Amino acid sequence: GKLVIATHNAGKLKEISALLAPYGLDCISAGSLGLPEPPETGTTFVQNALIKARAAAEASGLPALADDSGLSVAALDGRPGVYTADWAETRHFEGPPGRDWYMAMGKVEGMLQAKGADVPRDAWFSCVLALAWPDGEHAVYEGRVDGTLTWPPRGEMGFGYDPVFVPAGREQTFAEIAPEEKHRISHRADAFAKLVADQFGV
Ligand code: ITT
Repeated sequence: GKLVIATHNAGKLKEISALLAPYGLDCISAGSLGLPEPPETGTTFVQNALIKARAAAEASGLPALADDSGLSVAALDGRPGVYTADWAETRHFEGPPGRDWYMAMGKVEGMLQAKGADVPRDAWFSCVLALAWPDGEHAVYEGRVDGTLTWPPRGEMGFGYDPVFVPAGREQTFAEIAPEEKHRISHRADAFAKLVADQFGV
């Protein structure tokens, strides 16, 4: 069947398409349908993922999948968290890390360094996937990956904060790890495994 991917973030769209590839769905991006971006007025990943999925399902008349995600830093009491995208100058980053994302990553690093030289560098990515159907039914799945922040940024793959995030037990950043490997261990992969088990029974 058809599924609208309710994101305007090219990096996410690429990852969600790859993760959904085995399930034979006809994926349509919100951008290609010209769907508007609803304001993300929620204060949790779950609320914002549902806002985006419901808006896309209502506007398109098709089932829709949305992803709300972000980076949380332990020493910053979990910030930026749901406000991760807002901390960047540019929300829709494509391709290798550019100046705007470098500045956003630097903002997080600057706040961390302001806590002192030996501050713990623990961080985690969260991902909430929300499915919504035109009849109002919905489901949410939460994923997480723990790691540490490194500086300066390293690697050209992935998107967003990948160049500064080293997943637990690794030495490379997410931007230095091949996409297939990131898709095995990421917050998005964790949420996807739960979605697939629930929706496709595998
Ligand atoms: P949509 O709402 O259109 O999906 P967005 O970029 O605004 O796109 P969010 O509000 O969920 O999405 O913001 C999540 C931000 O968290 C995203 O812009 C990235 O900066 C970061 N992020 C999420 N997943 C990430 C990942 O796998 N790698 C690196 N950064 C990630």
